[in-house]
Amino acid sequence: MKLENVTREITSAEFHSVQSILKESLEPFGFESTPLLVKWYNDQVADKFKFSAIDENSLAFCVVSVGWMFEKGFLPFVFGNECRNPRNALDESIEFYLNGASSALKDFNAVHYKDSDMAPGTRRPAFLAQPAAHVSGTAFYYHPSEIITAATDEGVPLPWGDSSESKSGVFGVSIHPKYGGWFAVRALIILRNVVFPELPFNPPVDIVQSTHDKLRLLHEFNFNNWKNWKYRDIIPVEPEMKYSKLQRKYFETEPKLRLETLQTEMYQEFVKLQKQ
Ligand code: B12
Repeated sequence: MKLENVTREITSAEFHSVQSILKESLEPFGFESTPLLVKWYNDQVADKFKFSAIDENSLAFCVVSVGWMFEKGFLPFVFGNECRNPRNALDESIEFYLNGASSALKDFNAVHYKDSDMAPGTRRPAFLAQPAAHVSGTAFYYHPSEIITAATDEGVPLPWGDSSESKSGVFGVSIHPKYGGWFAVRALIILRNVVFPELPFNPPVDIVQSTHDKLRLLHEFNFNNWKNWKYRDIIPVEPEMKYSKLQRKYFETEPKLRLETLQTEMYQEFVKLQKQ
């Protein structure tokens, strides 16, 4: 029997050492990781998105990027000669840092899936980022179905009207209690064959409390041009936690032109940060 097929329960001490490894390999570059059990995720998603072939008590981590990932992780990656395809720079940089984390955890048989990865042979996301963030306690997932039901029960009108056509185009959004909407879910790391059933469940903080504000959030995210960044400020967020002007400019630019048009400005920022 191959070693990687043997499921093993880790001790609390090993769990803490896994957490420290992730902290060291991801945090300096602007990523944060939070633990979850695969069964918590599986319980929330449709069958086609479940990880069914592994033990349900397998330990996993939801990885998010925060505002300063752009300056601490992305710019050093781009200007450190690591980038092969400038049009795919962000994805490549995330893969680069995740590879670092997964190889630091090779003794635990770690595998990672990025938010942009597809399940092999399908056009489906390899994992659903928002439910993963929700069950790990990272960020509350405001799903339209519950909010629309609550609004109907409370007699609160939908800001986007109530035609069935507009209902089906309303997507849910996750909000972090500290970063608001100023973060992105980047990956799910699974330690295959490593189980940790005693992991305590840490529920996400329902920080956007009233039905009125939840509807406002869905409205900003879905119908009010997400590029105006307003949905991200649904709760007050410290200015230094938000994306910098340069990062916003980067995301507002068409993906294939981002590096071409912003390279000089990005390089100047990179050099400035190196000197600090
Ligand atoms: C496909 C996709 C899109 C598509 C379609 C949108 C969609 N949501 O389907 C398009 C291209 C339109 C899109 C656009 C954008 N997207 Co997009 N997108 C995705 C992607 C890759 C998959 C989403 C998906 O298919 N979800 C399936 C949904 C529709 O199913 P569901 O309703 O959630 O229901 C399932 C479960 O959630 C569960 N469920 C049902 N109810 C509930 C309730 C709870 C509480 C829970 C836990 C589970 C649960 O049951 C269902 C069946 O399995 C994710 C990344 C990822 N890998 O997940 C990013 C993602 C959702 N997008 C994101 C963003 C930011 C955007 C954009 C703003 C652009 C951008 N990248 O900056 C725009 C804005 C959206 C808009 N206004 O149109 C972010 C959202 C971040 C956040 N804070 O929530 C994500 C998570 C990517 C990321 N890196 O963080 N996106």
